[in-house]
Amino acid sequence: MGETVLKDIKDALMKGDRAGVVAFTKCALEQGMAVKDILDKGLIAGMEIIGNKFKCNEIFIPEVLISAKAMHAGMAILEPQFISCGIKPAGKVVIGTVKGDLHDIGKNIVSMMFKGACFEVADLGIDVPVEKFVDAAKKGGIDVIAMSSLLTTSMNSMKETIKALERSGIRDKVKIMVGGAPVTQDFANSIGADAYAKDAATAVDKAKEMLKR
Ligand code: B12
Repeated sequence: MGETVLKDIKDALMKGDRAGVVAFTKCALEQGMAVKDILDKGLIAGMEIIGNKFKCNEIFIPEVLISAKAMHAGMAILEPQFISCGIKPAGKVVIGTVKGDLHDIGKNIVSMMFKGACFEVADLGIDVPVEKFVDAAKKGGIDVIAMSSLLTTSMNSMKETIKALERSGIRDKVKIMVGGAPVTQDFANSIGADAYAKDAATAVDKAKEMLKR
C-alpha cells in the first residue's frame, strides 16, 4: 500500500501533474507514512529520474520546470509536518542559492529540514549576490550562512562570498556551510568553508555539531 502511493507521487511528479502530486502526498500522510520517506522515496526519487532524463536529452527545460513546480507543491504539503518546535531556536541560519543560479528545490529542502530541527531560517532566495550574504552577516545574530549551488559555473560565487566576508572582518563571526550537487568536501575545503553536507539531513547534523563547539 505504502509503496504504491510513493510510486504514485513519483509518477505524478515525472508527468508534471501538480494536482496529482498534492493529492498523493496528502494520501501518503493520511496513511501515516513517515515524512522523510515521502520526501526521499517519492518526491526526490521522482526528481532524480527527471534529472537523468534531462541529462540524456530525453526531456527539456519546460518539462523540468513543470515537474519542479509539482515538486514545490508537494513540499508545501510536507513543510508543516516538519515544524514542531519549542520556543528556543537551535540557531539562526541564513540560506540562499548563489549568484547566477536559479535552482531552489534542494535549497528549499535544506531550509525546511533546518526549520524542522527548530532553527530560525532566513531564506534569501535564488541568484543571491555576494553583498546580500555579507549584509545579512553584518546585521549579526546569525550562526550559519548556508549556500547552495547546482551549477559548476556558479560555485565560484561561494568562494567570492567567503572572501568578501573576510574582507569585511566578519568571517569568524559565522559558520559557513556549502552544498548542492556539484559541491564536494574537497571543494568546500579549498574555499575555506566550515562545512559541506551532501544532503539536507546531514546539513542539520553538521550545523548542530559546529554550533556545539
Ligand atoms: C530542476 C532543474 C532545473 C530547473 C530548476 C527549477 C528550480 N526551481 O529549482 C530549471 C529548469 C529552471 C533548470 C535550469 C537550468 N539548469 Co538545471 N537542473 C535541474 C535538475 C533536473 C534537478 C535539480 C534538483 O532540483 N534536484 C533535486 C534536489 C532535491 O537535489 P539537489 O538540488 O542536489 O539538493 C540536495 C543536495 O544537493 C543538498 N543541497 C542542496 N543545496 C544545498 C545547500 C547546502 C548549504 C547544503 C549543506 C546542502 C545542499 O541537499 C539537497 C537535498 O538533499 C538538475 C539535474 C540534477 N541531477 O541535479 C539540473 C541541472 C542542475 N541543471 C543544469 C543546467 C545546465 C541548467 C541550465 C543551465 C540549462 C539551460 N541550458 O538553460 C539552467 C540554468 C538556470 C540557472 N541560471 O540556474 C545541469 C548543471 C550542469 C553543471 N555541471 O553545471 C544539471 C546538473 C542537469 C544536467 N545534468 O545537465 N534546471
